[in-house]
Parts: sequence; C-alpha cells; structure tokens
Amino acid sequence: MSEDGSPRTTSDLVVERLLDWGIDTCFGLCGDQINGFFEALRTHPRMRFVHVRHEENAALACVGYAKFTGRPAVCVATAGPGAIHLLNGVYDARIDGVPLLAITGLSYHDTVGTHLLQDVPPDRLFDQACLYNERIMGPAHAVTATDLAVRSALMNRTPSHLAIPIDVQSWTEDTRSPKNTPGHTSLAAQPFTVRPPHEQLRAAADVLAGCERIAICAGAGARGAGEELEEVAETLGAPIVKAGLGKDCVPDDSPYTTGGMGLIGTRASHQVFEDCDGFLIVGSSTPYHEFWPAPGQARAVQIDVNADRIALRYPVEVGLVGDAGTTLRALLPLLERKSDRGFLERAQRATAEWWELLRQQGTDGSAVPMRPQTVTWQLSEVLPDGAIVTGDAGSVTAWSNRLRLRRGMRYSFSGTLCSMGAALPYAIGAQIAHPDRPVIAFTGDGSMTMGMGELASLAQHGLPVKVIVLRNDSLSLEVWEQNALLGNPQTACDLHPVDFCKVAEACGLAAYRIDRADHARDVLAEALAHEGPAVVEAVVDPHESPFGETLLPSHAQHIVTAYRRGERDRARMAGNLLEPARLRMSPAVRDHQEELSRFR
Ligand SMILES: Cc1ncc(C[n+]2csc(CCOP(=O)(O)OP(=O)(O)O)c2C)c(N)n1
Ligand SMILES: [Mg+2]
Repeated sequence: MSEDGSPRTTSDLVVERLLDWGIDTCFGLCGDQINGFFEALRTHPRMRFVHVRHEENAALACVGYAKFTGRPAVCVATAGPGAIHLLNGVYDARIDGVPLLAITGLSYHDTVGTHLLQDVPPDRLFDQACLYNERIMGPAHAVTATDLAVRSALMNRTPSHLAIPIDVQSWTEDTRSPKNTPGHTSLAAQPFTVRPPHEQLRAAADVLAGCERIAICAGAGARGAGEELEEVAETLGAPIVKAGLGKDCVPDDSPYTTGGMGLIGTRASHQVFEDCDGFLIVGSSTPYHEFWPAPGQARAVQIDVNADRIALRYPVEVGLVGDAGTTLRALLPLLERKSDRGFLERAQRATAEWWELLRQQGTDGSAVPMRPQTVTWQLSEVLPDGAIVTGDAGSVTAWSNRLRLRRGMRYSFSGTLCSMGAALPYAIGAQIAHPDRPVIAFTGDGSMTMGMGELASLAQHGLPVKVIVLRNDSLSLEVWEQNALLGNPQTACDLHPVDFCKVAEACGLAAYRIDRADHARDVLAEALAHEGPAVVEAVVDPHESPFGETLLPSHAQHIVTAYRRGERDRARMAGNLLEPARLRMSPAVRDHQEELSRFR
C-alpha cells in the first residue's frame, strides 16, 4: 500500500526501488504507452523528472550525467517512436561504457505483436545496446527486474533496459509464482577494484625498464587516475598523450602532457608516438590507433579494466587487467626512475611550440571570418575554475579537444559513437548533476540544428548552461573528410544559414554573437558571466582546416586529388593549409606544398 492507502502499481514499485538504489534523476518525454509510468513519476517527486524535447537527448543527458558523476540516471520514453529515438543515446552509453537505465512503454500485455499502434518490440530493438534487457510482466516482477537492471548497469558500466506494457504499468495485482519468493533480491552491489597479480606487474615493470623513450597513451579509463599517471610520467620521463575521451584525465597545463592525439590532437603528440620505443597504454582503446606507434616499433604494456580490450589495438607484451589508479599505484614502486629526461624535455618543447602556434592562430585579429582557433584560445583564457565542457562531433571536436583545460576542469563528448548533437544534452545532464558548476556546451551549427529544441529545455528548467555554437554554415568536418580520406570534392555539406541568436531569444535565452576576433574574449567572458542560460554564436571560417598540422601523408595526397578533381573551395582551403606557421609543423603538407600551391 502507498501512503494514501492506494495499492502500489508496477510503476510505483519500480520508481521506489530506483530511489532505494539512490537513483533519483530521470530525463524523458511522455506518451500514451508510458503514461502509467508517468503517473508514478508524478506521485514520487523525490525522483527528479527533467522533461526534454527529444528522447535521444534524454538518453544522451543520462550519458552526460553518468560521465560527470559515475552514477546512472534514468531515461524514459513511450513505445515505438519514443524508444527508437532513445536508442542512439543508449548506444552512446554502451559504446563509451557508462551506466544508465532506459525505461520504455510497450503494447498491452495481450496485444504485443498484433500490429497495434506503435507496436515495435523495444526489447529486441535494445538487444545489442543493453546487457540487461527485459520486459516487466507485473508488479510481482517489478522489484526483482529493477534490482537486476540497476546492478548490471552499475557493475558492468553498461545501459540496462526495462520495457513495461502499458496496462502492466498500472497493475496493482498479479499472481506471484512459487519461485518468486518475496524479497529474494537486495540492494547489495559491492563496488570492486580490479588489481593485476604481482608477477604481471613485475613483468610490466621489466618491459618498461628495457625502454629508453616511453610514451603513455591515456584514455577514458584513466579518468580519475590523474595523480598516479603524472607520478608514473615523472618516474619514467614519459610524456602523456591523451586520447579524445581521456582529455580531462590530466589537465592541459600539466608538464607531462602533449595534449590530444590523432587528427584532432597536437603535433607534439604525433612526434612522441613517432619517436618512442616503449608504450604504456592506460585505459584506451581509441579507434584512431593508426596514429599510435607502428606495431613492432615499441615494447608495450597495457592497463585496462576490460580484459577483452588487452592487445586489441597494439601487440602488447604485458596486459594488466585492472583499474587505472589501482594498477598504476601498484606498479609505481616497481618502476625505476629514468635518469635521461631528454625524451620528456623534447616533448615539452614541442608542446610549447604547439601552444604558441595555437596562440598565434587564436589571436589573429585580422582574419575575416574569424578563425575557429580564436574561440578555442579565448575560451581557454576565460573558462571559470571548475568548468565542465562538453564537445561535439565535427571540426568542433578538434577545436574543443584543443581547449587548454586547467586542473579541476572536466570534459567529455560522444567519443566512440561520435554522435552529432551530444554536447547540449550532455551539458543538460552535467548541469543537473552539478548545479553549481559552470557548464559549457561547445557545438557546431550542424549539431545545433539537430538538437535546437533543447535550448527550450534550458529555459524550462532554468539550467544556466552556456552553448557556444561555431557557425560556419557547413558540415565542415565532412568537407575535410571527403577531401582527405577519399580524395573526393565536397558534396552535401552546405547548411542554410540559421541565426542562432534569434533562435536562442525565441527560446527565452540570452544571445551573444561574435563575428570579430578582437571581440571574442570580451563577449565570451560576458556570456559566461551571465546568470542564466545563453547561446554564443561564433561566426567562423568554414575553410579553416581542423587538422592541418596533424594530417598523415595519405591525407595530404587525397587532398591534392580532391583539389585536382575540382573541389569548389580549394583556393581558400589550399591557402589555409599553406599558412607558413602551419607548414613548419606539418611534414605531410610540406611534402605536397608545390602541388597545393597551384590551387591557391
Ligand atoms: C548523428 C550523426 N550524423 C552524422 C555524422 C557524421 N558527421 C560527423 S561530423 C559532421 C558535421 C558536423 O557539422 P557541424 O556540427 O556544423 O560541425 P563542423 O564540422 O562544421 O564544425 C557529420 C555530418 C555523425 N557523426 N553523427
Ligand atoms: Mg558547421
């Protein structure tokens, strides 16, 4: 019985059990096939419900929430289209390894599969995305299924899914089977740490002792292990290169890091990987391993909490299955301090040169339109302490990856699914979890137009998120990818111009526009100081290459081919690639300088 004497429904039991687990935040959108569950949300205000405008964003908000807290939230959607919308965000959680709980509606218990309205089986739809994925068959099943769903999400860091038929959502009675002993599950879910055995730690230390120039690659699994990483880097004289999802594992002003890797990373990181003879991978299975040392180039050790990720992308000699912090702490006493600091010092000089290039590009006041680096550089200058920044898919991934985050700042993006439109819902999840921290979504105009509805959610919930939109009227990353990966001239990348300031104002948000580099810093500072939610539209050059300095030789060759084949914007783009400061840093572009010059 509930407090008012009415019997508890299946939905009441699920919500109450979630609250017992400490899960108290739910993002979603209602609908006739889930409204029985919404009644339980209405009557349990302790479960904070955050109404969003699109179910995908409910799931992505859960991912943002989990990435910045380590804790799961719930996303809820109606059957059929609601569940289908949810799926992209649920996959994002699965692929980046974070917990969430998805709850969807389902047709009546006795009409499933009879072609009624929205009769799409959500459990089959979610089958690949969720490790625990069940239908709740009645109130007697609710608590057990919820316990298993939550425990699976927490222990495996995966999404779980529960589908509840519309009538079952409101049922208060059903027949309990003899096997279903009341109270046979509990809230026990012991957090565990995984630590590799001593012999393997010894073997790893021996491998690293035999190397002279060790590179560390730190990914999502290294988040939270920054101190240990820096200590290992100091001991081994080893620079830390950060995979995209590891951006906030050590701050960008740490003396040990060369910043990001791959096309979106820094030239300094490329040099480290090119020159190393030892390789320590910590919590990374980045899909961009072609930028890692060549197989056979370096003797390697890998730390990963997932045993099946060991030797997935590099032929390591020793795999240490364990949590990054625990394993690094156990490894440290076995490591010999490298007396030769030359490799680290060279990396530090290359990193300083890199930041100097970014400073020059970012303070280039004469460029019209403004360069995207201006936003990156000036935003880094004015970011408040403790800021949480969310990035997006696009050339904006590179610009946000190159932000200079200080100690205590956090960052993430849809790293491995790389879904467009994740920055804003991630920011919603982050701001709900951390109401007192500055939260900034750094997005592109393509992503923004996909998810504009959530600007209204910011206003609706009074979430003071600052949304910075790089407006280039283009899906500009795709232009560079069509050119550099395939040798094709761009196609289907133009975006009809949208005035995001007007959109923001129409949604009830403050709006700022930056179209001059020399105003960027002041406008950004003013927007960040605004009390409520705000959009900053930064009008930037679509022809700026997000990876001029980091191209591989094959990319430069493809670019030349695309230009030969008539790339529409080749004059502007070639001119940009051939910028003298950039040329100095990019061997791939230098090798094609003569051919590129013909198109300028
Ligand atoms: C949902 C989704 N659709 C398509 C893509 C492929 N894609 C990656 S980046 C990108 C362009 C993003 O454009 P915009 O947001 O304007 O950012 P820009 O590259 O211009 O900075 C596209 C189409 C994707 N990653 N995700
Ligand atoms: Mg764009």
